[in-house]
Amino acid sequence: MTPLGHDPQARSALIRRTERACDDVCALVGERDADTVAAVRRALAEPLRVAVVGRVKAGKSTLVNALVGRRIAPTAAGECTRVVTWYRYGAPDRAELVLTDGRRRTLRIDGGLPEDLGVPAEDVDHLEVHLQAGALREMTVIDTPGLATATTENETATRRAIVGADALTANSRSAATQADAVLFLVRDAERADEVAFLRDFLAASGELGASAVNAVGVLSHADVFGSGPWDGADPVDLAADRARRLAVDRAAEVSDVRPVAALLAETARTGRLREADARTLAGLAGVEAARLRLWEQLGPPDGVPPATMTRLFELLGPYGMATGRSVGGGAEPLLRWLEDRSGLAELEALIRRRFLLRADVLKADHALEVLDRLAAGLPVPQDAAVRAAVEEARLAPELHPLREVRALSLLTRTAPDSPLVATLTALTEGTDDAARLGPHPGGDPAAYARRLAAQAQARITAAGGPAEAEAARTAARSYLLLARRLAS
Ligand SMILES: Nc1nc2c(ncn2[C@@H]2O[C@H](COP(=O)(O)OP(=O)(O)OP(=O)(O)O)[C@@H](O)[C@H]2O)c(=O)[nH]1
Ligand SMILES: [Mg+2]
Repeated sequence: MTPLGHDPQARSALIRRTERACDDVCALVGERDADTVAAVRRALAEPLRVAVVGRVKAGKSTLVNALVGRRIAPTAAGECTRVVTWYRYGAPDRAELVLTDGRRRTLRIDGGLPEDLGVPAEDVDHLEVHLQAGALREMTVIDTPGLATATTENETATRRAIVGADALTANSRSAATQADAVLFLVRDAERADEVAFLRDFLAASGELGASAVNAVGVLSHADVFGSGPWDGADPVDLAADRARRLAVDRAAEVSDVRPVAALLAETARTGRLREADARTLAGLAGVEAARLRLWEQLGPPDGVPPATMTRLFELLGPYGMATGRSVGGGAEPLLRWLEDRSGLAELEALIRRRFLLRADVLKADHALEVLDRLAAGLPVPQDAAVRAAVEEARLAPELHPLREVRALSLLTRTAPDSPLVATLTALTEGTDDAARLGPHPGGDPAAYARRLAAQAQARITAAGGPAEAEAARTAARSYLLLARRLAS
């Protein structure tokens, strides 16, 4: 059976068709715009760009460290990340500051990035860090300064990186630096400005952006959720409940919400926890909770130096101290416990399903959106010629997966109970044609695909609304294309 979607050949057909659209457009525009198009084309061959955004101290850099598996990004209790930082796969490990005037400056990585960059943040466009970290082979991670920060230029920098310098106006030359997808961190109750920011991002990030296809929500600081770790219900469990409700409430903006305790994930994944830490922690199992919680006022428990208490709290946070001390058995089970409670593996699985398996679709859609936006800034009749080239690409069978993903997202937003949600989910998430087709009664799979196409076709007229009609129309075409491939 011919694999599709995630098969390298089918994958490159989508990318190749999009590259062709870039070439078509390049031939139609002047030199300056040609540079933008060239950057867009280059990005198609690179890993998916995933930006981590959210308010100051939401835990963005801590999450980046956990995802990358290195304690590279500085994290702090005060406002910390000053410049947009790209983490790319590459050897040797190195960091380069890209200044707003285009100059580049090498930075030393000593264990981690320095907190002081040596130049004012406003002179920095972004920082590029190359690391040999497995996760970066598949995605470039972009850490951003917090939103609604004390310093407004940080917020401007974040918006520039995520939505493009003039994202909400036409013709964004710097749009080539945009992210393809976003992890949106929220602490506790979301705030109006966070939602507004997310909408900006979605509005600016293409037709896909009208939906939740390229955004996943993270309810951060799950370990200190609710009334905290010292009494009452387990905060991580409470955060999981809240995340489920947020996912339903915010279905229009994000495709799902996961609770994550990034601090626990960072400690579990970056090799900072030593056997001695686990031993000391286990030794605290019998200490009264109040004594641990108020150790700074009451003094550390007997025999434990203050520096050790500080270190343990830094590594584990209050939840790791209060609950992790009962785990016992040394560093290994403690690390497993931290990993499990952090929720990072579930977030990674979601990133894989929603972003990485669809990486080409997200990249292609993003590229076409940048080309469309470029067209909007061109004079007549050049603009129409560019638009026509883009439209021609969108209608090509190779780019049909874009339409599937968009139809699915529109449907989940407007008619989440429609049976077509399952149909389109299988079509967009299936790793090969067999999975896309679903279980079938045997016999000729191509004939079965044609039957499903006819059924979907019949649904168009019976649809409960425009989203369902578009979903049925899209599925019908998906099955026809599938039948054609299976027959050949
Ligand atoms: N308890 C707990 N603390 C966390 C968690 N994630 C981050 N922190 C702590 O929160 C503080 C802020 O974390 P950062 O990762 O620097 O947050 P940020 O969003 O990058 O902050 P800015 O760069 O300033 O916008 C640090 O002291 C982290 O150790 C978490 O899941 N649980
Ligand atoms: Mg940060």
